[in-house]
Amino acid sequence: MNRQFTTLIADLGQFNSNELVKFSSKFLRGNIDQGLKNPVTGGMPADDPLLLKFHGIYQQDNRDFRAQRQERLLEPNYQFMVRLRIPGGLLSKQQWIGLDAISRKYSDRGIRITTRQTIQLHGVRKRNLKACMQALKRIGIDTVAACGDDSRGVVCGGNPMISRISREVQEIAKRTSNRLIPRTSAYEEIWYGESKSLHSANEEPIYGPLYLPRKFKVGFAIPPTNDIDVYGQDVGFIAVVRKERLIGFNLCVGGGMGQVDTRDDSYPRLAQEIGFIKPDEAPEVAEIIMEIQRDHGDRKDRHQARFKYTLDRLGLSWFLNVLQERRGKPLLAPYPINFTRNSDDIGWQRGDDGLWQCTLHIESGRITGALQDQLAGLYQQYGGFIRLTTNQNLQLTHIHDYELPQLKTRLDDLGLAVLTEPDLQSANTLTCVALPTCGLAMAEAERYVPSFLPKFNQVKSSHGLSGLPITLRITGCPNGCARPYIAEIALTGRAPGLYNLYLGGSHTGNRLAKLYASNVNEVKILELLSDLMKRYKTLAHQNERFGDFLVRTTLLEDMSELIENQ
Ligand code: SRM
Ligand code: SF4
Repeated sequence: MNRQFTTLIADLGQFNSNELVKFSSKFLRGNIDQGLKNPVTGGMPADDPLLLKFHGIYQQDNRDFRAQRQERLLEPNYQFMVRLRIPGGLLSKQQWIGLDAISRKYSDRGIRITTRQTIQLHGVRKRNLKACMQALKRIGIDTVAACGDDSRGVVCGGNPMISRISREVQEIAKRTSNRLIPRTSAYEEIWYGESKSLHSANEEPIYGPLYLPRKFKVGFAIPPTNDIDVYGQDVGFIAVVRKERLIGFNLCVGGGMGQVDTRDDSYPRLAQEIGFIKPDEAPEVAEIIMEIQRDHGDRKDRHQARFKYTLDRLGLSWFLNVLQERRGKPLLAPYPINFTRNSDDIGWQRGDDGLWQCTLHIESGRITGALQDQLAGLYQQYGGFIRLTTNQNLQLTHIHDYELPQLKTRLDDLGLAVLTEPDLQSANTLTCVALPTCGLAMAEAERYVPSFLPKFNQVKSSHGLSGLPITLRITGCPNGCARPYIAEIALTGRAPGLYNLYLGGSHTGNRLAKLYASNVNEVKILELLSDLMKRYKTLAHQNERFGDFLVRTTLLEDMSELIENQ
C-alpha cells in the first residue's frame, strides 16, 4: 500500500468521525445495498447517507413538511437529490431527451441546472433510486463523485468566439475529470448490480481508503470570460491563447467560497495565480495538487479541511516546493490574462468556425412545469448539442447557418424566444437551491427571486439605472453555493427573511465582496441599496461598474460600524 495511506491510517484515531466511516466503508460500499432494500423507512440508516454522497446522492427531506410530520410523529419526508456528473456540462440531444424523461419519472421538481454546470434531480424516492441510476446509465451518464470528499465535477468555461480552442480546453477538462475520478467498483456493484469484485487494498490508487479530507473543485476558464469563477476553485486553469493557439494554462490555487458565520477562522478565499503549465500537463498537475491536499489537508476539523486552509496553514512557498518536488520541475511564470465578465452572453453568438450558439437564460436553473414542456418540444426538432453553464443557463450549440431560421421560428412558436432576451438584471442574478430541499438553508434563495427581483429592479429604475448590469447573488446560508462573495451585491441567508448583505465584488469575479450589513430584512436591504445607487448615479465615472464604484469611492471602508438590523 502507498506509504502516504499507511501514515494516514496510523493517525485515524485522531481524525474526525467521517474519516473512520470512509475507512470502514470498504471503498464506499458501506451497507448501502441493504439500506436500499429496507421498505420500512424511506431513508437510509446510520452512516450510509454520508457514503451515498460519494455516489452523487444526498438524502434530504422536504422542509416544507418537516414540522407537520414531526407533530404527527412521522419520520421525515425522506427523498433524495441525485447530482449528475457531466464534465464541462456538455450533453448530446439524445441525452437531453433521455434526461427529460428520467426527470419526469423520478424527480418531483423537474431538472435543476447547478452553478457547476451539471444537473440535479430532486425528490427521488429511495425505492426508485436504482432504477433512476440505471436509466441514467442507459443515456451514458453517471453520478460518481458528484458529491463527497473527492474531486467534484470539473467545470469548463465557454468562449464561442474561439470555438476550436473551446473544444480543445473542453477535451482537456474531460481528461482531467477522468483522471481524478474514484476507481472503486462499488458504484457499478450497487447501482447496476454488476458482480462483486474482491475489493483489495489498492482499489483506490489515487484516493486510498480515506479519500480526501473534503470536497475538491477544479475548473477551466477561457478568457475573456470568467463564467466559471476560476478564482473560486480549489484549482483553476486559465487558458492562455497566443496567435490563435492554446499555449497552456495559468495555474491558480486555493479558491473557495464556503464559510460559517460563527467562526473567525472560516472565510471565503480567492485563488491565486502561481505559474504556467503546458496544455497537456493539466490533468497530471491537478492530480498532484489533489494528492498534496489528500496528504496534508486537515482531517481533524472538517471546517478547516478545504485546500484553501491547507495553503494558508502551511504557506504558499511550502506548497510550491512540494509541487515542484512531486512534478520534478518548477512552474513557468504566468502570462498576463484579461477577464471582462463572469456572466454569460445571453442570446445568439457565432463562433470562429461559423457555427452558432444560442444561450437561453433559465431563472435559477430550474426547468419544470410549462418551461420543461416547452423545452421538450424544442429538443424534438433541434439537432445540436446542449451545454449547461455555471451561471445556470442552457446553451444550444453547433447550429449551422441553414438551421438558423427554422430554429428561431421554433423558439418563437414555443414561447422560448423571451429566454434569449431576458430582463438584464435577471441575466446577472444567480441563486442557490436553498428551501425546501437544502438541509443547510436558513432563508429562501431560489424561491425568493421571483418576489425580490421586481423590487430590486424598481429601486434601480427609480435611480435611472435599469440599464446597468449588476451581479446579484442570493444564497440561503453562508456556504456560498452561488459564489456570493465575489458578486457586486450578495445576500446570504441568516434566518427566515434575514440576510447578510455583501457588496463590492467585481464584474469579473476577481475581488471579494465585503460584509456591509448583517441580519437585515428586505426593507432594510432595499433602503441601503437605494442609498448607494443614488450616490452611484451622481458620482460614478462613465461605464464604471457598481462594485468598482463602491470600492473606488471607499464607501465600504467608510462604514463606521457594521449595520445591524434594528
Ligand atoms: Fe453547494 C453544500 C447545493 C455549488 C459550497 N450545496 C451543498 C448542499 C449539498 C447541502 C448539503 O450539504 O446538505 C446543497 C444541496 C441543495 C439542494 O437541495 O440541492 C448544495 N452547491 C449546491 C448547488 C446545487 C447550488 C445551485 O443552486 O446550483 C451547486 C451544485 C454544484 C455541483 O453541481 O456540483 C453548489 N457549493 C457550490 C459552490 C459553487 C462552486 O463550486 O462553484 C460552492 C462554493 C465553492 C466552494 O466549494 O467553496 C458550494 N455547498 C458548499 C458548501 C460549503 C463548503 C465549504 O467549504 O465550507 C456546502 C456545505 C458543506 O460542504 O459542508 C455545500
Ligand atoms: Fe444550501 Fe446554503 Fe448551498 Fe444554498 S448556499 S444550497 S442554502 S448549502
